[in-house]
Amino acid sequence: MNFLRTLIIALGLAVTAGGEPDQVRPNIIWLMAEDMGRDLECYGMPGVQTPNLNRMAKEGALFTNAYCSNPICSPNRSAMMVGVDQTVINAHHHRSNRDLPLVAPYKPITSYLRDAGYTCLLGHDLVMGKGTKTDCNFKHTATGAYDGVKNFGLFDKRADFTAADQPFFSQIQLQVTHRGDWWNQVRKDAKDPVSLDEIKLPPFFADTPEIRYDWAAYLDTVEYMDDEVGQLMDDLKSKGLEKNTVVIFIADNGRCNLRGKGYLHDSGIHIPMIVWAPGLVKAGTVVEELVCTTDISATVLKLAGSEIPDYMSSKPIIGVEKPEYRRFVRSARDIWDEIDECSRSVSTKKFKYIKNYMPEVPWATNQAYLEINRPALWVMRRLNEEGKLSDAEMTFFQERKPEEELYDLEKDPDELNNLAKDPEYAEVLKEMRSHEAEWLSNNKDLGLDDLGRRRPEIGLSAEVARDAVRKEQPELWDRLVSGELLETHAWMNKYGSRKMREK
Ligand SMILES: [Ca+2]
Repeated sequence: MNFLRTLIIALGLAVTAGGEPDQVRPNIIWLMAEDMGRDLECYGMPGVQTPNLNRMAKEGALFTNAYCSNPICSPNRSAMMVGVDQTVINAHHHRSNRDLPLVAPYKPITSYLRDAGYTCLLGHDLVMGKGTKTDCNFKHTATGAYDGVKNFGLFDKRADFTAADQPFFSQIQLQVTHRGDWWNQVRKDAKDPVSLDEIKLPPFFADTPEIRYDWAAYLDTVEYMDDEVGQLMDDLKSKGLEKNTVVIFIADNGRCNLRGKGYLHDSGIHIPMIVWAPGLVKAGTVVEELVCTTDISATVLKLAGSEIPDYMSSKPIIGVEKPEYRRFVRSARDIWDEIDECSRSVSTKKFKYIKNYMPEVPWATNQAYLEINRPALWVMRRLNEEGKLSDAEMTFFQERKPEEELYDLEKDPDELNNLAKDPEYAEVLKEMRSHEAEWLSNNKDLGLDDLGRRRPEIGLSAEVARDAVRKEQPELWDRLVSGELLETHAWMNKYGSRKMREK
């Protein structure tokens, strides 16, 4: 490396292939909204208004085919923090392995960013809860040094981004869309709450007043979150940082409702993604190519001028001339609280293939967290008993899952018509299975290695939770069963295990 190049790097300047400095290395802000699908106005969701994210998309790039590698917080967050699928790094079970350091050579991306001279910041005072969640399934602390042996800090500090910290990498969690006791209040405080008449429920939901209310309340939190994004963008501008900062917005996993978070159907893994990067991304770009959340990790390293380690198969998608988009995205679902589960999926732009290794565990399995946090479950369970659900609505309540699922995402975006046994789709099925085989031949899947031997370690059973609420709080029980959106945090505290309380 010649002296000029060394100097340029030392000064924090990016270098093009020709050796000339092109621009100062950008600051990077990664906004991560909790538990939401592509339920934004700029994706065409009726009834919701998201002017700030609409503007970000208009001035930047809207990705229409972004997928998670797991439909639950911690496994997908672990994958993103390392840039490698959670099944490869032994982070595939939700809230597991918190005492085990990452095995070499894997390291958090922030370790590379810090080596490259970036200040790594966590959270921001302007957002609900300060936005400091980390939730990775390997030994870590939120802040502090990192060597992977004695020190496990992911970020330098919990702090808002400032000019003094440049170049910085700032990760900010947007918590409001996660189910929590604030949902009813957010709706009550909204100046212009989402209209119950303007929303459109997916066809696998029964259309009842309770489910409509819950859906509208969810969209109210989406609007609240959009307002937080607007405040963060204003803060960026007021600090004079907007010209050299890339802002990436995604959700950490899909929508917190039936067939969403926890499921490999699109409402669980197909997420919103918007990249705002003046000078790097042309305004109004729409990217229909397939990307995975781990591709953002590689993109962040690339933007920072940091090395992308060989073990990372994810590819940068911004700041490169010809992005190598994916032919398919592979996702996996493993243990979530007390529920053992193992399923794998492959998504292409046209098809979805799911292999259910535990078909005996139904989609509507008894899970305490879902019992307490899914009003639609109670309403639809009752309607199912009364024989009042349509075929589409009944899909979720099948006694077993099929061993394989195949959906035509263009013709059937709600994934209601399983084509796995349709002879006309035999070739498609073969091709989708071959993608899974290809992924497995190139990657480890520790979740298939421990299949049949693993045991869930956290969470109480749904029966225990139900019995406790019924016996001790009969008046609340009636409201829960009726499908009312309730404040449930105290119940989780009272009836849950320690680890349940951390939810
Ligand atoms: Ca989440």
